[in-house]
Amino acid sequence: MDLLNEIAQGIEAGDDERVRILAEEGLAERLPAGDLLQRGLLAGMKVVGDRFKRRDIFLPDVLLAARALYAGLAVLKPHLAGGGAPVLGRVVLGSVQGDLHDIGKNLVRIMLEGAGIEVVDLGHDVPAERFVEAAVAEGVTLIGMSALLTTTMPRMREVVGLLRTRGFHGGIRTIVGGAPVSAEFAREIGADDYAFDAAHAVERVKGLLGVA
Ligand code: B1M
Repeated sequence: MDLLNEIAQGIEAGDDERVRILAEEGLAERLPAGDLLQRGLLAGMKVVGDRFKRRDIFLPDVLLAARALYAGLAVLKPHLAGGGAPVLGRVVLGSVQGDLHDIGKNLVRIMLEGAGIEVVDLGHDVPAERFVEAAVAEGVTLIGMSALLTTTMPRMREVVGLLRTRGFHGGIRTIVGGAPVSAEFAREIGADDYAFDAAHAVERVKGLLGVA
């Protein structure tokens, strides 16, 4: 079995130590960090997601897989997307209120930081008010929101609405993402942009900040 498959299987088995070692091996063998991420870690997580959906596995298994994913990410982080780039801009980022999913959001953060964007990370379960307050307090002109649940997607609309009622519309812009989110949904709620994945998020954020 090749190393990428082994990493994916390590994720599926929730074996963080094994994934950490395999990720280090991959880098030592000069495999690109992006491949180790996409075809190793995320491929494994995709299988876990599908099995979870079929109720083949349960929440504790998913949490173990997530822990293994983080072990691999910690190894890859310095090698993803040109680490050490000069700071080009800043963004406030978080998973919306009611949403505890933060793996995708953290991946977006890692990729942004690697590309020279400073991230004010508010974590998960972030109320609309907190997004706006943080952007104002930090003097940041872009808010990035992540949602993984169809039930938490409407929280994004709240943030966009709050920016409007507080008179920040246009001054502070928004970008949204997460598995159930689409470009159409972004348009519908009045968000300024949408990104499908972390790599795409880097491109769009740079564009919104005018540093592309
Ligand atoms: Co939950 N979960 N989960 N879960 N979970 C999903 C999302 C689900 C699709 C599983 C399923 O049923 N098939 C389903 C949602 C269904 C729906 O809403 N229609 C679901 C459910 C139902 C739940 C609970 C309600 C389960 C329960 O309690 N009965 C519960 C809710 C908790 C809550 O949030 N209130 C729950 C809990 C959990 C765990 C805590 C166990 C764990 C989260 C751990 C953590 O994040 N710290 C978890 C996980 C891991 C998943 C799955 C399996 C994997 C999600 C993930 O991390 N993917 C997921 C199934 C799936 O997605 N197939 C599932 C990997 C990650 C890298 O991808 O987050 O999509 P993703 O991020 C991508 C892009 O979307 C994009 O870039 C990222 C990388 O390329 N992106 C952005 C993300 N944010 C972005 C922001 C941007 C731009 C791009 O700009 C700002």
